[in-house]
Amino acid sequence: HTTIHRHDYRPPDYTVESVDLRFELGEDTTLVRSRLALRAAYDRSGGERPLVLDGHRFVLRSLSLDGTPLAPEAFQVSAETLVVPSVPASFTLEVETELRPQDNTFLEGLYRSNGMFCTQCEAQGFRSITYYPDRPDVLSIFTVTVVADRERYPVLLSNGNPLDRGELPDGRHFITWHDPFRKPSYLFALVAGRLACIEDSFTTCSGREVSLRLYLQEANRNKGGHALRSLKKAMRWDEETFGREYDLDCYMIVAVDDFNMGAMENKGLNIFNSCYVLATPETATDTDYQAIEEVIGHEYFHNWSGNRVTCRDWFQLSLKEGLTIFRDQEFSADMESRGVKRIADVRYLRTAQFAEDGGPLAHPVRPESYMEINNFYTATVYNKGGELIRMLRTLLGAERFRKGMDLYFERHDGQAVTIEDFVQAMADASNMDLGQFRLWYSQAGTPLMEASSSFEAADGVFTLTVRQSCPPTPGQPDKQPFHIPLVVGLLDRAGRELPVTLFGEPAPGPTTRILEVNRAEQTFHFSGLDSEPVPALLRGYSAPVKLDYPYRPDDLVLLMAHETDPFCRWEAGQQLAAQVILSLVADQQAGRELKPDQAFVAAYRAALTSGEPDRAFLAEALTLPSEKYLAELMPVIDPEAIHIARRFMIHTLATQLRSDFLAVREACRSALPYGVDDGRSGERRLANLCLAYLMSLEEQAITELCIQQYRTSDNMTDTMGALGPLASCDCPERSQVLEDFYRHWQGDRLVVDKWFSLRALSDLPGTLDDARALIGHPAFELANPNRFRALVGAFSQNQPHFHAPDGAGYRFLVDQLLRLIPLNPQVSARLLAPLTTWRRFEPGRQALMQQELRRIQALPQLPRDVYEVVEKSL
Ligand code: B3K
Ligand code: ZN
Repeated sequence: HTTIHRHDYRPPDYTVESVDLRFELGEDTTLVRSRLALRAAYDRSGGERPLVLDGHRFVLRSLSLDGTPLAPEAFQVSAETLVVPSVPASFTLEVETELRPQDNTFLEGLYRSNGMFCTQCEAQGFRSITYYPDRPDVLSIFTVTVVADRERYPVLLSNGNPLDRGELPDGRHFITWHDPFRKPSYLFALVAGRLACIEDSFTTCSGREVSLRLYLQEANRNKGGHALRSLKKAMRWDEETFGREYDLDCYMIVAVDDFNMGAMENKGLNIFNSCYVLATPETATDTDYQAIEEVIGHEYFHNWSGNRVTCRDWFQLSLKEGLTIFRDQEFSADMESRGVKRIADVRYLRTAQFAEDGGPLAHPVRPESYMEINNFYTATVYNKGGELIRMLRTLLGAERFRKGMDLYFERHDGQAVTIEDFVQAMADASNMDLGQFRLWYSQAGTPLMEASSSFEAADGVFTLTVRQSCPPTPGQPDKQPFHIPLVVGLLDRAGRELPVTLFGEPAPGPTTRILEVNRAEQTFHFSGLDSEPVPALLRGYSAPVKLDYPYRPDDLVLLMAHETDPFCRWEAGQQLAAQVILSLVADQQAGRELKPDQAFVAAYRAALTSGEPDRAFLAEALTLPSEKYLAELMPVIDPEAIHIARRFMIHTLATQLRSDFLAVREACRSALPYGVDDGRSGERRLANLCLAYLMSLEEQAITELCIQQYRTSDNMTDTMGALGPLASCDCPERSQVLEDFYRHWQGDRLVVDKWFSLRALSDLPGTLDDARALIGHPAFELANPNRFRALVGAFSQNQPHFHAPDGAGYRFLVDQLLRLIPLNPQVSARLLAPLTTWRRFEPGRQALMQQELRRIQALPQLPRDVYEVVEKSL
């Protein structure tokens, strides 16, 4: 397996002026005829260059150039390419290939899912359909004819607009689609099947009417409404926020059950994992509804940030993904509660992305090399990439940032460009020097900011000193200082916001301000202060860093109660909780008895009974830091001790605040029937959180309350709110209820996925045995990524069970991966991630985790995806 380096980029020798594809879809074989109009893009006076096209996993049936079949000696076929050594400056190449989509378990290229044909071409799936320069900087005009049996496949779709349709002999029919926008092959899509369609329409800001069509299985016809409504919201939002209008006459979304990731932004024809489309109140939780809105938005926003302006090469992936993540985060923030959304995004970044940065696969937002590009669709490229865009907006200010976006789209519409092009547009629009900022794209690792302060009472000056450093990552031992926007505020002891006046500036300054940190160490002086303030640091989580400031517990309590920025207010509570839990972890490790921390219980009670009107925020604030985040904070992770300490905290709070939890839960419950947009999702979340705490008491009366909620619930949010705690409850009712749930929902794939996950995530001692048994359950499907993730993926997130000291959890994961690798290398490689962090554990677990990685390494003919992850992590 070879490594591809960013510095080896060369523009393509041949470009494709236009491409005509004809698919004859069959039950046994599928024929693809491709006609490419090719043109040399280099200066031929310096000598002729061969035509090299990518292609594999199909049978080549015929090949002709300008209408004449190519003689066998006029071309060479290797495992991955077709080479024609001598070609004219401009010519037509016709290629016929034969595929078997029904055998394609990789779910990449053209494959079958549930009786329908569909495609997934990003990043390099198109090359398993036909020979092509399968790289994002070759843009072409596609015309696609799909031929299939009329009965079985009444719906035939591809990108763009329908051009022609008709009947053919033998019960077949065809449709021809034409996409007027130049696009790279990774945005090509095709769908054929017996599908229901729900329709709507959207009138763009310039008055054009766009037809919106959502295709799904007939049985799911009633489950697409939310996705369609979300699409319309996203279209309006992008017009209002970024001035971006949709450009084709129709926008199509297709839901498929077998899908490697979440969804795909193919031009005019998005293909979605059905879990990000289908929802009814009975089958989807509030969180599912939000996730659908977000992913629908994400793929829609790609139409500009990704499709109209695309990537020059795959090293630039964050150009579209980081930018689009930022756009979908802002969309969701505008649709929901901004503070709560920010907190959720930070939570994800600090677990998933920080873990990447701290492990053997750490890479910069713009990687320098890869073996398999599919391994780089990571939290670093996506979510840290999104944070970089957010920092740019903070540094430039909203107005100049928008000017930069406009300039970027105007300059590069229709082009395949680089991250450098994007940053340059931002620099040009703002007249700012972003030279140092660019390091965020090239240096990996999570920067550490260590802050300290002092107060000079005599002259009323508060001094903040900030030191930044960044730990070494693979291939990058030393780092230069980053350009970091540090947004700060100051509070007095009564919790009032103070003006933030930099020494020497006229008073009073604003109550929040952006400090630009760009050296290894820097000092800021704030004047005009009567007494020592409490600093609110990194408001809005203004940079993806670890911040270390020696807050005293009472500072944190003050921030929890009074800080104006939701992130900082929440973070204060998280820090306090983390301090307490980590000291319990130390007690547990030293064999000392665990004792409740009464000061923490008091602070928690104050929050619980505060009457905070944003119930979703309150639920966030009352949720203890996750086991994964606590693990991030430890030099050597002890999953067992973390689990025990955190459970002890939960039990302590439930015991001491039993009546408060009951009262808050009661106050949050409503007698009204559930409504998707009823504005009560925060209440439901808080009520279910209270129930989860109470269930830790293992009291019969509470268990009955929980079962009562399960029985009477009219929506999946409350059903799961009851089932989650029940799944971890060692009570006789548990198995009955889980059985009942399965029986009731066995016909609904997505709900059955939830059922598998519930069991795999249980706290109970027998969870691993249960997971093993579930592998043999008739509903378990190895080849369906959602199902595999629901059971095996969820289990690997179950910290105490996955990290069982005897290695049985690791062994279970690898046993299952050994079966999945030949079927689906891409999904397998992703699910390996939990094992790659072995260096973070004590020697015993390190050895066991490495041993399991070696079992995979020993497989003959390891696919590239898996090979890269295993080799880099061992
Ligand atoms: N661009 C796709 C991801 C493709 C992943 C290929 N392994 C979905 C998205 O980010 O919108
Ligand atoms: Zn994306």
